[in-house]
Amino acid sequence: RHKFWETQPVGQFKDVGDTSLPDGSIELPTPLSEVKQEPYNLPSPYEWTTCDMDSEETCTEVYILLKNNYVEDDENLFRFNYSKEFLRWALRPPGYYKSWHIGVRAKASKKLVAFITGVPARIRVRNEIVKMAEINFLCVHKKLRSKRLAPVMIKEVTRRVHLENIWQAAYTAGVVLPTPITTCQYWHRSLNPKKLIEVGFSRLGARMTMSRTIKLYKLPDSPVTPGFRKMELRDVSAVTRLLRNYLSQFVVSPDFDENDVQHWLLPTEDVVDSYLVESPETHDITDFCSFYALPSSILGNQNYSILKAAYSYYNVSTKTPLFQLMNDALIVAKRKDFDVFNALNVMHNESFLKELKFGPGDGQLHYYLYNYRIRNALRPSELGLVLL
Ligand code: MYA
Ligand code: JJ1
Repeated sequence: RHKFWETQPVGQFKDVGDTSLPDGSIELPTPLSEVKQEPYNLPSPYEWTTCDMDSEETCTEVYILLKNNYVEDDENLFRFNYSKEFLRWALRPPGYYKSWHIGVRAKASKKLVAFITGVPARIRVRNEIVKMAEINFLCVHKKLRSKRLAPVMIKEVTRRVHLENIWQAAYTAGVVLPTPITTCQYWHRSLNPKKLIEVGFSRLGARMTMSRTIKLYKLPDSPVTPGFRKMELRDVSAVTRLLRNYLSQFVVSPDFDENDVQHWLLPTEDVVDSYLVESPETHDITDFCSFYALPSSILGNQNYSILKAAYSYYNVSTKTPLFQLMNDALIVAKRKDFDVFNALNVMHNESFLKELKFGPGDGQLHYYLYNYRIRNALRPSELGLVLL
């Protein structure tokens, strides 16, 4: 069934339910001298390239490849359109390796035709902190599909990760592979219902008119929580403490230090946005919410070409009820002209989704670990990790 994945150190379907296998690493690290020193062979028309995301020109090539060939919904109405600024942010976190930003070019034209990336992360699984690569942006040009290029790319990124003495990875996909640690549901909260309906992202509900629908999703003009404000550089240490404490309750989560928080959560215009609640009395930072901006191209609509989507990222409530905090997040996202606010049913998100008028989407997201077995699949609420 899975000619490639059957050969890899991942949980196999045949082992589901086998209680004799231990949690943790599936295979042991080998000495670095035993890691293959040369790149894997590509079919002869193609060559490897390391993509320098500092270069405006290379970043544009990557952007265009993904804009035209990356993930679509099941009806091919929308395609993710990660911005260049977003790609630079996602691919250059603290300690990143340029060698993990891997492209494939056609030798003849030098055109970029495929891509895969890794970035380093410390991921905590139960009590163990594991150095991992987060693998993302695997993409093969539409004209080169089903030629078994993806397995070669996955093996090559694996080799380059091993060369840095890292032996585990985390990744997500919309497809089922051997074997998910959990499967999450996408939920969507309409901010601009008229446009969403017009472009086929959502439908007018039964017994609903357009004007009733617009009224249903109306939001106040500004946040309601006293002390709610944008996160600033001076907040990094307080946010790190709040977030570390919160994430410690989940089975799998990132192990963020202050550098990570500064990179991943300090607001970057049109990329990631974070807000917090500072107690007007004590000036304590008690609550936090964040979302990232990931637009999608609308394929073949006369009137609109871009769907502006905000994606829930990390949220922590200790004083403000989570639903009120997220309601304020919806209000600021609406003010920033997002059309829809998306969230997965991870962490405590289930507690506010229905109440805040999110509806389940038609997409699922499967989470995976490479070379790390978790015998029993997790519930989405046990997962404290959001990948971009
Ligand atoms: S998920 C986003 C993936 N990208 C897209 O969906 C964009 C649109 N699609 C494409 O560009 C292509 O269809 C892709 C496959 C490139 C996805 N993850 O070359 P093929 C297996 C893993 O003939 P193509 C993301 O970025 C498939 O089961 N494997 O197929 C995270 C089959 O293997 P097997 C996948 O359609 C990526 C083989 O590939 C995926 O031309 C994490 C077929 O290859 C997928 N999303 O190209 C990667 N889709 O026969 C793993 C298909 O066994 C990282 N396949 O079933 C693992 C950790 C590595 C680091 C380890 C460090 C220690
Ligand atoms: O966005 C998604 N679905 C939308 C659009 C569906 C269009 C037809 N297929 C959706 N809309 C309904 C919204 C509605 C709003 C009012 C309340 C009720 C709900 O369901 C889906 C997620 O649901 N997205 C995708 O399918 C994109 C791919 C998802 C897998 C991503 C893999 C990423 C890999 C990253 O490494």
